[in-house]
Amino acid sequence: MTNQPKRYLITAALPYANGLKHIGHLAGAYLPADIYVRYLRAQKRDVAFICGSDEHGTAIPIQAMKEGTTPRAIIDKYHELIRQNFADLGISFDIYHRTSEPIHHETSREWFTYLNDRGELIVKESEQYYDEEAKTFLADRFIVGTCPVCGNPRAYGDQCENCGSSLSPEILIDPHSTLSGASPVKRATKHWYLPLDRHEAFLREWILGEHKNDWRASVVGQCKSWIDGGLQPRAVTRDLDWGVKVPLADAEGKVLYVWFDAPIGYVSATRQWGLDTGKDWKPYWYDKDTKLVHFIGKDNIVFHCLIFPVMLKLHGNILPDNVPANEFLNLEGDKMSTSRGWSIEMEEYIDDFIRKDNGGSQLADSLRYYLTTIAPETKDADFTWKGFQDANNSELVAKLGNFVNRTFVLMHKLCNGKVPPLHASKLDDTDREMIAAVGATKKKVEELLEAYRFRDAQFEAMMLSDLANKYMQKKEPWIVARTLAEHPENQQLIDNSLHICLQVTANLAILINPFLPFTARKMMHMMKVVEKMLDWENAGKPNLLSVGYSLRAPELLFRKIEDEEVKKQIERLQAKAAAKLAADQAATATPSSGEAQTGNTGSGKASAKPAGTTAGEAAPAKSTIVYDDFAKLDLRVGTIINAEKVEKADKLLKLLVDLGTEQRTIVSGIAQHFEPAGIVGRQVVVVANLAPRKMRGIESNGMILMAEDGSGKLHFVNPEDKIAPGSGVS
Ligand code: B3M
Ligand code: ZN
Repeated sequence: MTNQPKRYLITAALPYANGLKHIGHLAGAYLPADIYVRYLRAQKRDVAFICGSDEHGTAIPIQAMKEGTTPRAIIDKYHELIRQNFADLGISFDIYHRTSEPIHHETSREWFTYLNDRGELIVKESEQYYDEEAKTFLADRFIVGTCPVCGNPRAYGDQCENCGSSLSPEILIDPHSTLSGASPVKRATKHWYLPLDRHEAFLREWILGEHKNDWRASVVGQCKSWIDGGLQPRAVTRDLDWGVKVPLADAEGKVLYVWFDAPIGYVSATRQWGLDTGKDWKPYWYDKDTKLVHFIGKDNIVFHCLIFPVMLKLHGNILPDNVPANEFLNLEGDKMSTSRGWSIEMEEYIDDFIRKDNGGSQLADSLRYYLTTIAPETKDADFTWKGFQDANNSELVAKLGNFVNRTFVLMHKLCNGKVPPLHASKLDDTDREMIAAVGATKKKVEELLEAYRFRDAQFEAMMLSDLANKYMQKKEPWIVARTLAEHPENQQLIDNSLHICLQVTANLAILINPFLPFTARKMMHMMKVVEKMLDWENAGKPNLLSVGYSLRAPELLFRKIEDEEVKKQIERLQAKAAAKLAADQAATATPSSGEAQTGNTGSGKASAKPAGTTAGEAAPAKSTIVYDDFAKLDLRVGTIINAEKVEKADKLLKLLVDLGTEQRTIVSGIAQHFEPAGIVGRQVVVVANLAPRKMRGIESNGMILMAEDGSGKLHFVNPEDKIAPGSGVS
């Protein structure tokens, strides 16, 4: 699309509402989309910015099992958390919808029926894994096994989270059911497929022809390899009871595959937005004069560039004009992963830097800024806490913040707190160059934003503050002020330089607004101007602030990030990853039980959650048991009489526990919480009838009960007063 479209429809991938989302997600889709949308709005273009929770797929019921609750409770909890996280970071969706809403189910069923009635879907019977104990087919994540690519023993039926490979249940080694632990058997079942192979010519022409040059090379490249690899029919239904029911009589127990209904979520959200605002939503999806752009991470390319476009074409909708997919964001040199604990959740950042930092929305901008300076637009990027600190301190604080602050301080000191007049006869080349730089910057930023080059666009906007600092340094109005007694006419030079610095400040507010919206608003407050001033058409103008207008006192735009804070974050990250690893190791040591009984500490359930994100939250409730279940446990008080580290296992301690009538060896995963010497003599509660188990070659005979607090720290559970070892607990 070369001419300016009539309207824009901007989508950002719908996050699964199965857990918190990290800053890699933010950098991948939501932040670039928000920058683009804020720019379009400033250009007064007609735009709808659509997002929401993806609440279907096996990931949701699986998370519910892990947290011991219902799928409904999971989506309600995470939808709200994620929605709020985005709002706190200034991501300005026009709607943040949910795929569990009736309007979405209705829209998705309409699409399925439309395609099916026109013969665009095919039905095939195939053999799929079935769990005879749980009496159900096992979709995607309900099957785990060993990844044939990297050997990860906990790969899912659709994907390995360790190496990122796309898998299918058939190629997993030693597959088993996450429901019962049983080895599944093959059974015949019927499913509906979208025959992508029928649309190869269309996809080839559209992507490799029409969009060869205006889409990112990495996106075109990935599409090409899929197309060249031979397109296959893709199943659009699943045997599952969580999702949008297939609207056919002979499809009992089947739902639409999550990747069929999720992109339709963009459409249903737009419908809802139309209802909420009274706008006609239809042209956004049907009128050729709409520019549709999908912002996503690279793992979603095939769905947004091949499968959904085929659905759009068949359903009579417009196609995306661009899909500027980002590469991945690493963290301190390693792949970001919530499941490995190597991640910074948006929630964690907000909690530490925004909520606890008194109205610290400036630190939302600090994160936005750094993530954009390292935006993974053409290759994977690396987030480091040191890099974050440097970007904040030596760019935001030292350049932009410093320039604006000096301008305001000097204007109050040397120009009575008012915008000074401009004396045309006294302008020199330095002044004229500074004024010209504003217009030139606007043009560059605009071109880069239109081309989805957000990193370079922000760089150019920030360059203007760099130039402005140099300009002020050259003009030195504070030095000129010393000559006033002898040369009162020099006030005109002071006026000129501060007049120009103030107009540059107003322009900077417009130019940084898409990237740093909180800062732009803070600057507006200081300049006492209204939101309208931020209209893009005002950028480049040298007279945004009227002569004689009195401005507020300066406020600091940014605060420094101290070394201590960086150190704390790195330590917390390492501790979180270590806790996850310990929980995982313990969980793999008991492969037959799907639940998180982790080794011999009894603390695994709680530490399997991302520590720190759930501080202060109680461990999830488990289902009700009868008294007989409880009575099976032989709980006894014991006294630790010896404790030593287990070689080559930094989590484990080998304990000798006195149970009155006998002494037991118990291996316990508490080494990171207690020094061996410090716990000798402590009383503990022991599960005395737990089947013996070997850990690191040592036979462990029992388990010690531990309580875990919100920060992941372990505490012994013991009687209030010392009592005889061997006493029963009931
Ligand atoms: N929920 C996958 C993801 O979050 C998926 C995106 C849907 S976009 C329609 O990566
Ligand atoms: Zn793998």
